[in-house]
Amino acid sequence: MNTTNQELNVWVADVARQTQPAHIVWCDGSQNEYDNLVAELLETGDLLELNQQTHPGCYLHRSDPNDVARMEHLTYICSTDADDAGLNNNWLAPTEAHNKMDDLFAGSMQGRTMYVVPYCMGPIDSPLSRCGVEITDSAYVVVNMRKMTRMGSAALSRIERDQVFVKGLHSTGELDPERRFIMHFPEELQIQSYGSGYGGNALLGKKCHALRIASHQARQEGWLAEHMLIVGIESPEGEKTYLAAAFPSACGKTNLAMLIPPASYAGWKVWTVGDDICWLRPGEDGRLWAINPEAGFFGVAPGTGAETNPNALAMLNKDAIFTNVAVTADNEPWWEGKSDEKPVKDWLGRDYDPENGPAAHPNSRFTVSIKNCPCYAPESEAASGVPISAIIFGGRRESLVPLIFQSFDWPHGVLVGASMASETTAAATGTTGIVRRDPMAMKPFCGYNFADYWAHWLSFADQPDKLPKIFHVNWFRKDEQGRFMWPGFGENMRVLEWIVRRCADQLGARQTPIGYVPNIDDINLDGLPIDTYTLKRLLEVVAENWTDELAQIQQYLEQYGDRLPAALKAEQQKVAKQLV
Ligand code: GTP
Ligand code: SPV
Ligand code: MN
Repeated sequence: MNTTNQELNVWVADVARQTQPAHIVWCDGSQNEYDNLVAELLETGDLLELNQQTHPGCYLHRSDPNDVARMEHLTYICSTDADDAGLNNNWLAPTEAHNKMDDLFAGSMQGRTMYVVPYCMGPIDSPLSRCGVEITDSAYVVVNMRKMTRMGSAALSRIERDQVFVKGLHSTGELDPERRFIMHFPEELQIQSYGSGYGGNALLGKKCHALRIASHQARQEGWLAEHMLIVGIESPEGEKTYLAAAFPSACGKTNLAMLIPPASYAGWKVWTVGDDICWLRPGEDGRLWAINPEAGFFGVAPGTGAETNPNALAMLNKDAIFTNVAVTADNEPWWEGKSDEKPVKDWLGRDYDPENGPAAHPNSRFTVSIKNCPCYAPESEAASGVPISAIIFGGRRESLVPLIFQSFDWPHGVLVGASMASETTAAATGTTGIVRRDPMAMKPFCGYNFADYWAHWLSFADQPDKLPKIFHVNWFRKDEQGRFMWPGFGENMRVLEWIVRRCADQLGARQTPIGYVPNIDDINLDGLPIDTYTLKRLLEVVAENWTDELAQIQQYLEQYGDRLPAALKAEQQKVAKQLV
């Protein structure tokens, strides 16, 4: 017996009987344990040492070449009733899914070590936090979980107090895509993942628990589990406004979360609370309070450079694990967009040859503790969370969608979120660059029927004065030559300022059929090589094009049939009518 929680003891024993590991290790989360695991991983070659002079504590992991991203077609929600999973999910009946997984897990840990990893999503003492235990046969997963979550003894103590935890079972298996599934059993608070070592498929605290399982629990308990970054924007007067923003995978959350304002924004500062996941709960004051359930970043490497994200570069100089990046002659990690240096080895460990494509995999990633971040907000550890003033939706749209607009009110904001679309990226396998609907950036992550999810969002409309204002941004508009029209990154501060000032009722706006857009003089262009003509284009709303978009949105929403909330349909019709 290793814990006073009998349910956990019994489950660990059951899993051991099924998977037949050679050893069982209960992880305490200590530095010593971490160091020993790293030493083992170096020995097996699962981790490679990077330059320890310039990058102390930094290691490289090269994954199996066919295991480099989330695989949405192998990810399932196994609710009793297929309609509870909805069109937005793959579904299997729980018994069928369990049978399939039982076959895969039978004997799968023979000769291997089985790690029992207790973790807490969110500050250990926060009532908003939730715990889980991941059982895995991958030491790489354990060292990543230690950076990404509050892992070990403190989490186990909380589990012993709360008596509730999510059960996550993971085995690396043969890494054969034909024998790979990521199954979620929301009603049982269970996750089973087989055959992949990749982040979102294997670090079960992240997307599997903190979004798919948590979104299901959140609906039952009156809160929200969202694919959002959280930032505090400090004004020169010292006031902090907290924003949460949902952009699809690889669409700029990590970058916005640690933005450095441009030179003309003296006195402004951006503080990072979280970069990927946000749990929101109404407080007694009627506002929405947010925690970041994670404790680290699993961030996209390519595009992270001194110009675009100096804060990220600074935090990657020590104690970071890199997955599928390239290396330089000095044995430093390298990826496209990092520097002008040339790599010598690509992500597969081959001699670098541009003929073979990018040196770093387009979805190569870094894992690092959030405490490494130079602008980490200390209040992120607060049990209460932080109060959110604005929710921002956004995606990659090369045309149509303006740089920024604000919804009329909460229900309209829910429509704006529900009708989001974005060009697909390398964060999931499949074709990239195709526009698809990705409501609230949750298409791959909502653990239940989207129609019920939108109804749940709408149900928050009771306290309209206290609720966050809802905005939509698009950093990715392109001109006729295919170049980005907006410089993005630190310059996005100019748009954040508008949002902060709108939240403080300091600015008017121009009303359009799709929402409020800034008056042209209200976006500060100081020090930017952008003229008002380009800004006008970035803010224009062309009714004819939006009429088509609204028709597509209607078609999309109607797929959800009778379950679609009437109020959401009404919002869509209202906008469509305003356009004619
Ligand atoms: P996930 O971790 O997959 O959820 O991604 P994310 O939403 O955190 O995206 P991230 O910030 O890692 O950015 C993904 C890619 O978009 C990187 O290559 C960035 O360099 C690029 N990017 C981020 N912000 C901007 C921006 O404002 N403009 C442009 N053009 N590119 C951006
Ligand atoms: C994403 O794909 O949105 C990520 C990386 O943040 S993963 O952990 O793989 O989901
Ligand atoms: Mn993400």
